[in-house]
Amino acid sequence: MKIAFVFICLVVPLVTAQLRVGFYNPTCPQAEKIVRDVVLKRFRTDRSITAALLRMHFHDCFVRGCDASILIDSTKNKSSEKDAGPNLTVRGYELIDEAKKALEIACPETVSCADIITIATRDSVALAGGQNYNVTTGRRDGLVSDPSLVNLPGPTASVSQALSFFTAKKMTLNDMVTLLGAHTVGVAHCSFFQDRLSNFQGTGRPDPTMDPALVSKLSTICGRPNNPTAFLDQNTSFVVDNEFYRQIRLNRGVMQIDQELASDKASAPIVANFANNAFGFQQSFANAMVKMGGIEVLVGKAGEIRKNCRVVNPPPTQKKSSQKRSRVPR
Ligand code: HEM
Ligand SMILES: *[C@@H]1O[C@H](CO)[C@@H](O)[C@H](O)[C@H]1NC(C)=O
Ligand SMILES: *[C@@H]1O[C@H](CO)[C@@H](O)[C@H](O)[C@H]1NC(C)=O
Ligand SMILES: *[C@@H]1O[C@H](CO)[C@@H](O)[C@H](O)[C@H]1NC(C)=O
Ligand SMILES: CC(=O)N[C@H]1CO[C@H](CO)[C@@H](O)[C@@H]1O
Repeated sequence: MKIAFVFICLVVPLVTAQLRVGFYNPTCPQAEKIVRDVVLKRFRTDRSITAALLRMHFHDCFVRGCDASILIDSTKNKSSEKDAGPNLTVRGYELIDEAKKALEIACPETVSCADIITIATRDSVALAGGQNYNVTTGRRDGLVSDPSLVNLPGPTASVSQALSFFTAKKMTLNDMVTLLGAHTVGVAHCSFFQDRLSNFQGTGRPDPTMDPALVSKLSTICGRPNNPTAFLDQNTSFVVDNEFYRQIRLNRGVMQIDQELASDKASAPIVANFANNAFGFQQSFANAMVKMGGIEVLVGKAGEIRKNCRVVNPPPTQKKSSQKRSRVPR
């Protein structure tokens, strides 16, 4: 009896402490619908939200795992991931806040911010023409957000350099090429590809691997003031589809890393396959997103469920009378 009791106490938490589809069904059955409604409302007026959420999810998962560390605001005393160079132009934070607010009313302190990012990204992908894949949930929110931990590949990385960032997260070349298909939506600022337009690697000429028609189009866009943006997929810029791969095979990749996917010996066959297999891409993309969503997650009793996605919860040991004041961001 005693042994059985100990056994259950030790084993049950281990068994339950993992991501699964429908994690909130017993505790907050309407959780996924609440998130979906917020995403749908936004998508109706702003289709660029798909790109924003995809990039947010990627940056979250690649820094300390998918733990919503990217959402923490920096304060006067403490800078957070948002202050790191590569945070750049991650956007969509207010959508996560809106979903969190609705969830705290429906099911207080139950749904993690990390899961909100995951669910919202899936919904925005589905709305933009991608698969409505099942996401696993049960992530917990991290307690740390440190700009010095942000280490992401840059747009001029080679395929093998970029790959080292992915293998460090147990992701394969196939996963990387698939996930870079996210560049089928969204934009890049001219500062990330301007060098390709006129003075590529100091040659005084444009990057020979860029279609001259695209060089001229992007030169016009980037000739305008204030570091403007250009679509990453020149054809179906708001649609989650395999068009990105077709475009880079036509030398119409905007960023260097994107274009290199089409020519690098290791990635080119994967690119060719996706370019010719729309359904295969959708299937692989959904699987790779679920895999990315599992990187170094906190589960079980690790971390916490943040009440406000921008702030780590105040310490629970504080007296009730001081609780209000302790909510001030640290
Ligand atoms: C080698 C890996 C990657 C590199 C070097 C890279 C680099 C970049 C850069 C430099 C931008 C432009 C940002 C800006 O100008 O604001 C960008 C945009 C974007 N990236 Fe990536 N990225 C990579 C992988 C990924 C992955 C894995 C995803 C998602 C699964 C992703 C999704 C996006 C999206 C959707 C945008 C457009 C954002 C928007 O419109 O706001 N990227 N990426
Ligand atoms: C998603 O999950 C639901 C419920 O668990 C299941 O009925 C459905 O077949 C799943 N869909 C896919 C595409 O796996
Ligand atoms: C744009 O995309 C559509 C749909 O994938 C395709 O049929 C068409 O050929 C593409 N056009 C160009 C110029 O690439
Ligand atoms: C910031 O640090 C100062 C000095 O260490 C402290 O007095 C103040 O309360 C801190 N502010 C916040 C918001 O934590
Ligand atoms: C959205 C956001 O917080 N962006 C920050 C990214 O980091 C720079 C500094 O490198 C800040 O100025 C931005 O506010």
